[in-house]
Amino acid sequence: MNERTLRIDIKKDLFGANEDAAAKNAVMFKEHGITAIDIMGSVGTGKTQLIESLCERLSKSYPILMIAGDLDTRIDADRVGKHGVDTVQINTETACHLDARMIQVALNDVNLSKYKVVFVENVGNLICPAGYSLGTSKKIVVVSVTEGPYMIRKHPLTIKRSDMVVINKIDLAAILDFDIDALEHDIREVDALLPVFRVSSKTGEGLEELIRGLGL
Ligand SMILES: Nc1nc2c(ncn2[C@@H]2O[C@H](COP(=O)(O)OP(=O)(O)OP(=O)(O)O)[C@@H](O)[C@H]2O)c(=O)[nH]1
Ligand SMILES: [Mg+2]
Repeated sequence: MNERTLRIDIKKDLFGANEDAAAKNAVMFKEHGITAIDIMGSVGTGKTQLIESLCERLSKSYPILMIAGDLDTRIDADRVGKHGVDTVQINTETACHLDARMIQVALNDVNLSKYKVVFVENVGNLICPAGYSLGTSKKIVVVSVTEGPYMIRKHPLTIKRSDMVVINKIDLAAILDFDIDALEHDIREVDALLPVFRVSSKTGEGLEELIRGLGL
């Protein structure tokens, strides 16, 4: 009798397959000379507003594609599309994050040679998106002063897996009596060297520095 027992490490298989797809995406973006940026962050932290404000400032210099990840609707893609930018919406239905394979499928019918910048808005939450590489050049996380003071300490893994933190809505800090220095201190406790930018996607404050930080 031939008896075999297989132990399948679902996590390893799942993440391994995603890493393979992400590596292919990275090659594809590189071959086209594209800077691709995965933008993570909680619901309502200002990811779409940030992309809109960046597109306003960058779309004359760079042809931009935006990939919007959301459970349902194409509200965010339409908001960004109003700035004359091409968009692809991915509706994940039940999935709380994008993965590299979804990006491949989204780009199936896209002529990537038309673009120099790809902004990916990930599904809004501060947990799942950090676990999945998409093959982008950078993975950045947007936090904001409206999320309360503890979001960094409660989500250190997302910070560890990010290449940059954007603290958004600084225009509201005074009115909310929010201590941005304390928030930045929490970020430094997780990663002392991580680039941190303070911006208001609404007023535009800090966006030029952020654009330089993104290498654009
Ligand atoms: N005052 C102020 N409001 C902002 C700023 N950035 C975003 N907002 C507002 O915050 C709300 C949420 O912004 P969105 O850009 O939709 O947030 P999001 O992260 O894309 O949200 P989801 O896609 O639902 O996860 C909107 O009403 C924005 O106008 C900012 O810098 N300052
Ligand atoms: Mg959004």
